[in-house]
Amino acid sequence: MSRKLIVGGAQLGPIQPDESRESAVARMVELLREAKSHGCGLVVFPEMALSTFFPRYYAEDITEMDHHFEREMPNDAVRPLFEAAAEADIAFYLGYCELTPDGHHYNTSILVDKGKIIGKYRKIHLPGHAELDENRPWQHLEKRYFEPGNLGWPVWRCKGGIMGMGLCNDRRWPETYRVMSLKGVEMTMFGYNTPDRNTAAPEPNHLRMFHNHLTMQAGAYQNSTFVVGVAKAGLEDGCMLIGGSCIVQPSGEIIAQASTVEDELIVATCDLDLAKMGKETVFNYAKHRRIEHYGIICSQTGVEIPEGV
Ligand code: CDT
Repeated sequence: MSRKLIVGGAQLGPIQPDESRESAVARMVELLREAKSHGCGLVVFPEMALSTFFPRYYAEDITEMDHHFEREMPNDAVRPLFEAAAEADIAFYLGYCELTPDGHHYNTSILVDKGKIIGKYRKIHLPGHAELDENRPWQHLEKRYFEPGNLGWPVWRCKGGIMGMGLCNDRRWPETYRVMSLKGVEMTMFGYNTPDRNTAAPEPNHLRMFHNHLTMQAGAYQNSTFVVGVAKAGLEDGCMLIGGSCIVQPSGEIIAQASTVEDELIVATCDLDLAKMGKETVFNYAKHRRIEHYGIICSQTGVEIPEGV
C-alpha cells in the first residue's frame, strides 16, 4: 500500500484583534478547499489560529484575556471547519487557546480526522515572561496567560502514518522531536507565531528566519521525520510575524515553502516510507543508540502508540 500523503501547510496572514473567530474560520475553510483541489489528505494550520497573538498585550487581570480562549471544541464558530474537513476527508492540525471547564488555560493543538478530535497536545515550552516588561515594544506574556502543557508528547496513527504535534517554541528544542521520535513519529507538526525581532536581546533580525528553518530541518534529519511548520504571519497590530512556513522531508531538505506573509497554502507529496528508511539505517536507535553509555535513562522508550481511528 502506498504511503504517499499529500500534505498542505495552511499559513495564515495576520489576524487583527478585532477579527472574529467566524472570519478566521472562513479563511481557513477557503484554504481547506484549495487543499482539497490539490488532493491533500492532511492540512496543518498555525498556532493560535482563531485569534490574534494576544500575549503581546498586558492585562493585570488575566481573565480579561479569556475571550480569546475556547471553552469547547468544536464550538459553533469552529464547526464549519470540522464539517468542511470531514466532507473533504482531510485530517487537520489546529492551534487554539483552551480554557478547560475547571479553569485551566493552555496553548493547545488538536489533530482532527473524520470530524473527531483524535489527538490533543498542550504546549510545553512557553517562551517570554510573566510580568509586564516596559522595556519591550510589545510583550510576550505566554508565561502569564498559559500553564505548561501536561500531556507530554504523544503520537497518533492517522492517514497511514504516525503523527506528532508541538507548538511554536517547542520546535527549537531537540527533546521535542526526540521524545516523539522514540515513539516512531513520521510526521511532526508545528504551528507558530514568531515576531520578526527578538525584543529581549540584541539579535540580528535575519536570524529569526534562519533559526526557524535550522531547528526544523535539524529536527527532521536527526529524528527521521517529516516536519510541517506553519506560521501565522504578517503585520498583526504593529507586530511583524515571520512567515517561512515549510514542509521538510526526513533528509532535512525543505520541499515546500511559503513565499508570502499572507494566507497561503503550500503543498508537498510526502512519502512516509522516507521516514522509515532513516529509522532503519542511520537513525536505527536499537542498533546504534547506546544509552547505557550515555549514562542517562530515557523513560520515554517503550511507550505504546495509541490506535487512532
Ligand atoms: N509563539 C512562540 O512560541 N513564539 C516564540 C517567540 C520567541 S520570542 C519570546 C518562538 O519561539 O518562535
